[in-house]
Amino acid sequence: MTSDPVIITAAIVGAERSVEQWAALPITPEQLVDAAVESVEAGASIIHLHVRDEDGQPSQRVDIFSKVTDLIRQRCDAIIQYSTGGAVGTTTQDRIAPLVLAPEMGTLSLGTLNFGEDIFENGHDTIIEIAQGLRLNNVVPEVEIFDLGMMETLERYLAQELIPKKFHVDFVLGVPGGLSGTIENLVTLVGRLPKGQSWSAAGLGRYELPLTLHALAMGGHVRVGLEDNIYYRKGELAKSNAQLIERVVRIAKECDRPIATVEQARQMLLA
Ligand code: KMH
Ligand code: ZN
Repeated sequence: MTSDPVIITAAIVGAERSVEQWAALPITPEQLVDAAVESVEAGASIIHLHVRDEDGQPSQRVDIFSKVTDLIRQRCDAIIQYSTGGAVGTTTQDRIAPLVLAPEMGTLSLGTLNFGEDIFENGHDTIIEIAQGLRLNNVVPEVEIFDLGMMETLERYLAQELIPKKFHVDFVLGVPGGLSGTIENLVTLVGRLPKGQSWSAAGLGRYELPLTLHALAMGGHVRVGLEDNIYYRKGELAKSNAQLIERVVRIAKECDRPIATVEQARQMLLA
């Protein structure tokens, strides 16, 4: 097993859940900033960022991304990764809008999939538009793979030079409509990556903990957080993002995987 440092990404809040479902979700800019800082203090080096508007609704507004980014930067160093996925139904234009702020990283989902009862639309034109937005603003993509077909799209687009050469891959497994978070699926996906390609695993819901274990053992990186999973264990809601990250840190240390500092993560993914 590798003893390379593990990069922990904190997905502190997504677009799908509401405070009615779990009051600990960070929603306001101040709550998002506190959650980001606590996550970094716990061991995360990347903050995967979605924001909400004044009504608590998912938003891709540039002013809110700007405010939250500035406030995080005032309090800690972290790689800030903007979501270009937004919420299901967000227009491509809105999804790309915050990239003008030139975050260090931004997501790039490589295909359309059923997303629970909704459809997360990422047709060819959308992917190309988002990839261009990332390229224009010098943002390193985190390619989000939800399904095996998206892996094939990655291979095809790389061959056609449709996406930048430097990118990180995140396997987001467990969306109802995408691939589930089994070790067999992770092994298959990782086996198809170009040699030396950096990757992380994000397991949704009950897949978060097992995928963390598998990714650590396989030499990958890990994403956890309340966007992906609001439970600490079955029947017990997570108190905070930091609580989920602290568990990854404890397990990683037991496995002789040191926790990557922000600077090490930059060297590994962005240099
Ligand atoms: N909210 C999902 C529909 C991303 O951040 O890039 C898409 C998502 C992916 O969360
Ligand atoms: Zn997201």
